[in-house]
Amino acid sequence: MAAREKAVMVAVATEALPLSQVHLDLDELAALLDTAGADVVGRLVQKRGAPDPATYLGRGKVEELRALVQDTGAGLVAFDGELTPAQVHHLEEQLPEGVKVLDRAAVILDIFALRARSREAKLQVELAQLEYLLPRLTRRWQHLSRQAGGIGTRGVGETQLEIDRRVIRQRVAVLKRALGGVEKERWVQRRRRQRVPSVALVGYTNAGKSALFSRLSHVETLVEDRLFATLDPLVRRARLGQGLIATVADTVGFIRKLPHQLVASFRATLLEAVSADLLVHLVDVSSPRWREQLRVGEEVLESLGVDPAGCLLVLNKVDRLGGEPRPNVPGRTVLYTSCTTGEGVEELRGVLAEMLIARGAVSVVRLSVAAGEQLQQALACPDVVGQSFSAAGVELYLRRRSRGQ
Ligand SMILES: Nc1nc2c(ncn2[C@@H]2O[C@H](COP(=O)(O)OP(=O)(O)OP(=O)(O)O)[C@@H](O)[C@H]2O)c(=O)[nH]1
Ligand SMILES: [Mg+2]
Repeated sequence: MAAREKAVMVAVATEALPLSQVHLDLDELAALLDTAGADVVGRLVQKRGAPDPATYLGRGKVEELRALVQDTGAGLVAFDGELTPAQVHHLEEQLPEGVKVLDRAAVILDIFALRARSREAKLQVELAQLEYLLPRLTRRWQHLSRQAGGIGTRGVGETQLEIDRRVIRQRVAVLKRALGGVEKERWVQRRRRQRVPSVALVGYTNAGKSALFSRLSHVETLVEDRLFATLDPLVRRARLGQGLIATVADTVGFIRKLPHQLVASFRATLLEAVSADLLVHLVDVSSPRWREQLRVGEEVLESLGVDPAGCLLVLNKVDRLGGEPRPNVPGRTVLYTSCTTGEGVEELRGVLAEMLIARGAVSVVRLSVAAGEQLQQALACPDVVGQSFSAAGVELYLRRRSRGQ
């Protein structure tokens, strides 16, 4: 395994972004850096009206950063905002030789690159990285050629720039085509699965989606106290309340300020996930920022054309609340779960089944108990995905016939 890098984190506090908020943001950046393989050895925050257009920090602060980098031996400086290519360039010039300057988006892209396992996830991440690089490459080169100045250098720089851009654009086109093929394959698979009711788990990274997925489907998946443990959506069958069988999908987590290139290239994956009959929006209620994480999740859902109000809201990790009262979300029905103790999971199975039935995700057939032998035959039918018995008779839940099949 590669040696861990040392990182210094930097942020600017403004009137709109108070110091207390900045430190919570930096805690999250620290978790991201930890996941990416770096140990945080220092943090530096400057209060100013707005980031400096040339160097993000003011001149004196850049000096302080340089000293901090030297004292700690850090090889990388991570800014919690978005850096322009020019800012990266100026900062790199003013910091000790070889020190990397990254912004939050670059750190997230790096983690996605580390985590990608399937062919599809790898293609999606590479596409996002190239799209992130393309404008930076352009402006950086323009900047360099302007600095070198004048006749002779300009032509060379531009030629190299054109070549680089063309190579990247060609690769982007290849990736988009390859991803198109993967999407088609998935579409075919989805059509095959479609007749079983489907549930997808969505929510902020680290909310506990994979933990809940394992609980529901009784399989071990990668559950980790790491950000973005899951990149590829996993789909498994699970038994819900009333014996109803459904597919459950575990998905990639959301995060504040997710680089838009990533959202764009993971769009197909996310769209597939959110086309489920029912979405469970899972939130880590033990996080001091859970309300913000809930909001970020709802924003991402809206950007995918989903009405967040139609999702089942589940507040997870209630075991961590201790004696604190369980919070409400105004205007919403919420369920409380703990994937550690299992609390609330059975109730969730029941609610999921009720909601799927209410939404028409299965066809319902009612038989009187007297049906006897017929009932035996009916239960053996492969289209039956669940049943519920009562004094009045039995309800059978059948796979819904999808259009065109
Ligand atoms: N105390 C407690 N910890 C939990 C609970 N559910 C999950 N965790 C822990 O929270 C961490 C994150 O869980 P995951 O299931 O990997 O979270 P995720 O939402 O899949 O995260 P990404 O894949 O990164 O989006 C792990 O360390 C879990 O063990 C819970 O109910 N209580
Ligand atoms: Mg996960």
